[in-house]
Amino acid sequence: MSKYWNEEIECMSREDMKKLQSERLVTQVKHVYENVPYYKKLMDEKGVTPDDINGIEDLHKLPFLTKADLREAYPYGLLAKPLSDCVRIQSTSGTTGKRVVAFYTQNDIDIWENCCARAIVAAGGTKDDVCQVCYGYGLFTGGPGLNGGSHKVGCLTLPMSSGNTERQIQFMMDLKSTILCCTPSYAAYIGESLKEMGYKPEDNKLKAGIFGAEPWTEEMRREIEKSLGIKAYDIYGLTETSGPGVSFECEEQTGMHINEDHFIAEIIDPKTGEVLPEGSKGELVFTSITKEAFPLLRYRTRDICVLTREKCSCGRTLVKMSKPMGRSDDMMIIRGVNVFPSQIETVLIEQGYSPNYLIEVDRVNNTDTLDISVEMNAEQFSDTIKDIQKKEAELVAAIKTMLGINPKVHLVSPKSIARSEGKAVRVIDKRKLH
Ligand code: DLL
Repeated sequence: MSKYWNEEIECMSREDMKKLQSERLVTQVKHVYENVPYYKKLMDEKGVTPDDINGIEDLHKLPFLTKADLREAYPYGLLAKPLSDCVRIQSTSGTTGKRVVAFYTQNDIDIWENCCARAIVAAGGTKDDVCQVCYGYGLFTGGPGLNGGSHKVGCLTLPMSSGNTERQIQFMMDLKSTILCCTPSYAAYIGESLKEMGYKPEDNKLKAGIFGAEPWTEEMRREIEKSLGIKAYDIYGLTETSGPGVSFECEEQTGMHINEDHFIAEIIDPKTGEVLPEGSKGELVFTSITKEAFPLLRYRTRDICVLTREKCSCGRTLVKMSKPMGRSDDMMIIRGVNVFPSQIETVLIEQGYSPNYLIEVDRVNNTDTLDISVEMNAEQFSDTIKDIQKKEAELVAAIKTMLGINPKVHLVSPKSIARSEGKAVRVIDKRKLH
C-alpha cells in the first residue's frame, strides 16, 4: 500500500510542478475571462488580458479577489459554468444575508474528494480503515468533503455529522473506528467524555485524527493525542476554494502540504498587497487552477501564515503552510462558526440597543464560549429581573438566528461599559491559541 494517494503529483519535481501550474493557470484565466463578466471587468480595470498571462511568473499581474467581491457577486456572479452543469452548492458557516455560496460541477467534486483522500492517506488511511466523520454535514464543507475523501480511499465511512457525543462514542467503540475526522475542539471533547465514561485511551481502536476548520495549538494537539491514543493531523481549507483538503499534514506534523496541482499559493503583505518572498509571514492568497464552476483567481483568504519549501522527510515536494497564525480581518471562529463582530453589532442596533457592548470569547473545557455584555439605555433599564431576562432571551434568539450559535447575553446598566479614549475594544478573545 502506497503512503501517497497520488505519488506522481505529491512527489513531483519542483520544475514539473511549475510547468503544470503554468499550463493550468493559462487555461483557467482564459476560462474565467471568457465566462465571468465580473472577472472580465476586474481584469479590464487592471488592464490585464489573458494574453498577458503566460505562466505562474505572471500571476502577480492579476487582480485580487476578496470576500467583499463574493458578496457583491452573490449568488451567481462568479459562476463560470452554466448552472445546468453544476451538481452541488456548499456555503460558509455563520453569515446570514449574503452568504458565500460555492458551486461545483461533478469534476469539481471529484477533485475536491481526491484532495481529501490525499489527507486521509497521509494520516495512514487505507481501505481497511473505519473512518468516523463528525464534521457537520449539510452546507458546511467539512462533512461532505471528508466523507467523499473517505469513500475514495475505500474506508468504511461513518457519516455521523457533529453532536450527540454519546452516540458518537457508542459507534466508535462498537464499529471500531480507526480514523476520526472533526474539529480539534470536538476531538478534545470526545476525549474528555471517553475518560468520564471510564474508558482508557487504549480501549478505542482509533489510530489517527484529521482535525481542522479552526485554529488549534501544539499543546492542544498533544492533549488530544494523549486522551485518544492517536496521532493528530491538521487539515486546512475554506469554502471558497472547495472546502477541506486545500492542504493537509503528513506524519512529520510540521505544517500542511498544499495541493499545488489545484491551488497556487502566494503570501502577500495584507496592507500593500505586495507579494512577499518565501518564508515571510503574511496573508495567504489562493488561485484555483482546476475548478470549473467557481474558480477564484488570487483570492485573499485573510489567514496569516508562512510558506516553506524545506525538504520534507515524508517525500512530498508540495509546499508546506504553517498553521494559520491569525487573520488580517476581525473574523473569529467560534465553535467552528465564522463570526464577524459587525454581525453582532447589526443585531444589537436592529433590536434598539446602543453600540456599547463587549464580546468575550473563551474556551472552557475545550468548548468555545461567547458572552456578550450589552448596555441598556435609561428607557430600557428596568428594575424587574424578569423583564431583563425576557429582553436577554430575545437578544439571544436574534443573535442565534444571525450566527447559528447560542451566545450568553448580559444586559448591563446604562454607562457601565467602559468608554474608550481611542479605538473601542469591543472584543476580548481569551483563548490562548498562539
Ligand atoms: O472550515 C473548511 C474545513 C472543514 C477545513 C473541515 C478543515 C476541515 P470555512 O467554514 O469556509 O471552511 O472556514 C474557513 O477556517 O479561512 C481559516 O480561517 C479557518 N480554518 C480552516 N482550517 C483551519 C485549520 C472550513 N486547520 C476558515 N487551522 C479559514 C486554522 C483553519 N484555521
